Amino acid sequence: MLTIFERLKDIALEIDKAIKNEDLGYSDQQNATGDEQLKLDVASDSLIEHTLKKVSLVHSIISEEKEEIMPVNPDGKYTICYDPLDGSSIVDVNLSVGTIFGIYDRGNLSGSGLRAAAYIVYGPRLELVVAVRGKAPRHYRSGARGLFSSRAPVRLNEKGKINAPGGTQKYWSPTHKAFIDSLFQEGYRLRYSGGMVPDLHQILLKGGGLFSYPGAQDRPKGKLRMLFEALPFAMVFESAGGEAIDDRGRRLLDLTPEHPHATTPCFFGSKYEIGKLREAYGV
Ligand code: AHM
Ligand code: MG
Repeated sequence: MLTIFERLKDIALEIDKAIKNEDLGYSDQQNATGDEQLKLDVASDSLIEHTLKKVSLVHSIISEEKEEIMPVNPDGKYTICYDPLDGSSIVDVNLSVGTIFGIYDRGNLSGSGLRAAAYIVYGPRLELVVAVRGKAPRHYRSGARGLFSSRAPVRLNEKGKINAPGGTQKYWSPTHKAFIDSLFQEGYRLRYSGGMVPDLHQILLKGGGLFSYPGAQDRPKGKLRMLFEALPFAMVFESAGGEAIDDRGRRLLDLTPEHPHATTPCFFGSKYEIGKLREAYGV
């Protein structure tokens, strides 16, 4: 696993360079779910593919940008699912974006098969967070000469102050709207950039809060993809002492997607906010 984490640092440095220096415009391609792709989406995807293909532990890879699983090494142990450039719709306005990785036992693409998770934040500084089951996530930040130095492990408090509500409000259910309003009434502050990586990273480093992406009228199953986005962050939040559940109160890490690109309503937070959510939703 450590070899894989080391390669993620290489990937972080390369994609960061591309974001800073290369063309931010659209390519003439679409991804597996029909979204227009940026040149950077395509470049990040192929950079990750080429790097991970050289790691013998990797059995196969799936990218959020591609339909099919890609075989790598028949003797490898893991399938790596990744979102090469999450938040690509805000890269042109110079907000932070990220890359997300879920490292699954081969043949078990589900919450229970998830062995480790990691994400990269391309912000004013380059950062990497890696999580394995049962240990507080490790946090690295780039410094002089592009090297990563280790920061304090990531630990959530019982309760936070941030409310990051995703989706389009006019399509929220009355239950969800009332719940989000109740957090603001309690004094929570709105922090939402539209990039799940920086939005969740902020909650993790500030010690707590809630990020929600509910099922709503326009998207009954939410927007965020289980294998590439929701499950990896569920592992990070649980390892940091928080919780990650769906709208039926189930742990995201107990779920199995029906197909690789399946989405789920999802809620990530510290214990207090997730407790409040369970009360509001009755789950
Ligand atoms: P993307 O993978 O197409 O970039 O979409 C995922 C992003 C997440 O980073 C973010 O949390 C969400 O979309 C924001 O959606 P919305 O604008 O509907 O709140
Ligand atoms: Mg994404």
